[in-house]
This record gives sequence, C-alpha cells and structure tokens, in this order.
Amino acid sequence: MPQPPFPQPDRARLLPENFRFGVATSAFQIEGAPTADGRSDSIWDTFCRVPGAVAAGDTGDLACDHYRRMPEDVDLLAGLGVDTYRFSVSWPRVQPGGRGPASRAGLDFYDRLVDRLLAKGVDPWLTLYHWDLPQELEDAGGWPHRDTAHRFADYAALVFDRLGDRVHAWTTLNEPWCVAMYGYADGMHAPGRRDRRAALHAVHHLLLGHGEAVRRMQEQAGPEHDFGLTLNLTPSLPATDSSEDVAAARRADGLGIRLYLDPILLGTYPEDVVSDLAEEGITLPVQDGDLDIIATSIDVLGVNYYFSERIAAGRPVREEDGPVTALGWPVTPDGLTDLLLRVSREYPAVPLVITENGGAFTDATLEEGRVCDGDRIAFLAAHIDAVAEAHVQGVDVRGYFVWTLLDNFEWAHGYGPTFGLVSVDRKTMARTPKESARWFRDFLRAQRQPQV
Ligand code: IFM
Repeated sequence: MPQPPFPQPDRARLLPENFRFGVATSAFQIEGAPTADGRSDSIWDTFCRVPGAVAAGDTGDLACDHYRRMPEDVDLLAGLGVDTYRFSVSWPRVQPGGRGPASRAGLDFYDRLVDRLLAKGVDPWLTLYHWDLPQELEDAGGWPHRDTAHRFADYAALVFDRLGDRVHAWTTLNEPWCVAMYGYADGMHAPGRRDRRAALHAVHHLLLGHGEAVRRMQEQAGPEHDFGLTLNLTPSLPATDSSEDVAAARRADGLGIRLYLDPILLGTYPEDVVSDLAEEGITLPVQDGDLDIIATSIDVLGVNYYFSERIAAGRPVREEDGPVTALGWPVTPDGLTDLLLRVSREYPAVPLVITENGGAFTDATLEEGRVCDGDRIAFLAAHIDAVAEAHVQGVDVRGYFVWTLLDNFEWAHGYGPTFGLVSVDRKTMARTPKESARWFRDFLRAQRQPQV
C-alpha cells in the first residue's frame, strides 16, 4: 500500500479552470429508512429478502442511515471542498408504488438535501433512477414491459416540478446495462430474473424511458438545465489477434457500449448487434418513433469507469500479475484515457463527465480515527491523471466524481467491499474520513490555487 507522501495527479493542473470535481452516492446504497414517510418497497427491498441473494444476508434497511443523518453527511462532503454532489432520488420514496401523486414527505427530504447543499456552496447533481424500481411496477412487468418507460417519464416530471428550480444537472438513468443484464438476464441483481429476451426488452424500454423523461423535463426547463444519462462503459479489447477473440470482443463491445451509445447519440441500433440478437431469436421491441425519442438531444453524457478488460473466446481474461482491487477488478487507468478518446471521436456531439470512478480496497485501521487507504489514493490519482490526459488530447471532458462518499451497500456483495472516502462503523454508524478523504480535500485545495 503506498505510504505518505501520496501520489499526486500532476497532470490535473492541465484541466480547465471550470472543470468540476465531486463525489457520488445512490439512494438505496445509503439512505436506509425503508418505510419512513410512506416509502413503498423497491425491487431491492424484495431481493434482499431472498435467501442467498445478497452476501451475508445484508439488506438496505439501515444502509448508512443517511435518511436521518443527511445534514451531517452534507457537512462532510462540503468539507472536502467538492464543487458538486451526485445523489439519486428513491422512486418509491417520492412516488410510492410508482404511479399517481407524489409523496410530499418523500420529496421534502430531497428538498432539504438540495437546500443544504446549496447553502454550503455545493451544486446538486440529481440522478432519477439508480436501480430502485418500485416493486409494484416490477409486479406489473418491470422494465421488459413498455408501460414502465411511461411511468418513469411521469415520475421524472414530478421530481423536476419540485426540484427543477434549484437543481440544474439531471441524469435520467444510472447504468442501464447493469439494470437490464444483471437484473433480468443473470439474476445477480434485483429483480433476480434470468431471461435474456426480457433483458433485451428491458434495454429498449430503459432507453425509451430515458428519452421520454428528458422530453417531459425539457418542456418545463430553462437554459440553465442540463440533461443526460450515465452509462457504465467497460472497454472490451481482444486478448489476441485471432479472429475468434476479435469477434468476441466486437460482440462484447456491441452489447456493452454501442447498444446504448448508438441509439442515444446516433439514433439507430448497431446493425451487427441487431443481427447477432436475431440469430438468438431476439428482436428489440422498437415501435415507430421510438428511436427519435431515444435520440432526444442531451447536454452531457455521464461515463462510469472502473476498468477495461481483454476478451478471449468470449470470456474476460485477467493479466496474472497486474494490480487488482479487493473485488478482483483490474486497475487500468490508461483505459480511461483511451475510452474518452474513443467516445469523443465516435460520438463527438456531446460533452463528457466521469460520473463514477473509484475502487474497493482493503482499508487498514491503524488506530482510532485513522483509516489508511493508500491504494485508493494511488487509484484516484492515476485516474484523475488519465482524465487530464484525455483533455490534453482534445476531449471535451468537464467533470469527475469519486465513487463514493461513504462505505455503503454494494448490492449483491452487501457491506463487504468498501469504496468510500469515509468509513462507516456498521454498529454505531460513526463516520471516519479515511486518508483518501484528506488527500482529496488537499488535492482540491491545491487545484484551486492560482497557477504560476
Ligand atoms: O456501487 C456501484 C454503483 O451503484 C454503480 N456503479 C458501480 C458501483 C461499484 O460497483
């Protein structure tokens, strides 16, 4: 583990003055309070009750108790000196059951959060959907069912109506690939279904819901508002030049990246993916006009980057001796520069923001109040440098968010893997900023010093 003095992202000095730094979280992973103020179940509440679905039987019932500790958490993140905070709204909290009128009490929570952020000089960046579909909508068919897209647009309009006067950055979906593939094909995430056709139908309805939601919000918006969505883009490179590996990497790239970027930014689904799917007997449920809606112009594309991988004969292969995180994910910062260059070359019309980047590492508590996480610091420094390099090479990249503020509920892994800048004692809920939190604060201070 790197020791102090810690690595610094020297190239960050090359980023433009208006480049924004932030931290990101999501509602289900931190809020807890599953029944407070009339909140209904989400698919993740249900999934956590399935024996064996989540490691150690962990649930989101308490999570980080953020619903009650929100003021303290805002003070913590404001103390880091970030420009912006990316959080998500819990759909079943603000519209229990996913239909009908808003819950005033549920919206009040986000209203207070936004006001506190603004009072501390931190810009709110709001994500509407970070995986917590109201259970009633899943019971009615979930994302594979077209109606869920329309319900999502209604929900977006209702949140925008309440918070749009103060929140200017709006993300519709977080990582639709994970929603569709982990949730409906692999069954590793809520709702735990294993049906590849349903998963591909979910992809189309997620994208349709995104486009409809953007249109509904744009009807009420002003020039100060920015709309977009966030994709997890994991580059898949062929492990060798063999035609099998090249073909396997093309398929992985098609299903993981182009199936999302092409319809959103080019207005069409990629032909090779459509024909691969046809070979499996799967047709995307596209109706007249859908692609126009999906391609509704956006102001920013959120990129979540964790690693890039090599594909051999259809399966990811890991380099034996390369560094990995506690989840076994390869540490590949150069892949981020390459990814940003590629996206800006192939889809030039839209500015990019890194809406998540971070790593799970084994933190060492040396003494009360001191959590050492030099590996995380080295990881963040290398990735910030990688972003700066992309900027130097001409990419329009405007921001970077660390994933994440607090050690939290890491989905099917439960509370085992820790991604936070701040550790959370699972018994007392006490927050302890790690060395990475101090490092990030000091980095941001230095970054703001006038350059000589
Ligand atoms: O914790 C998740 C987050 O919810 C979505 N992006 C990836 C993170 C780390 O796995």
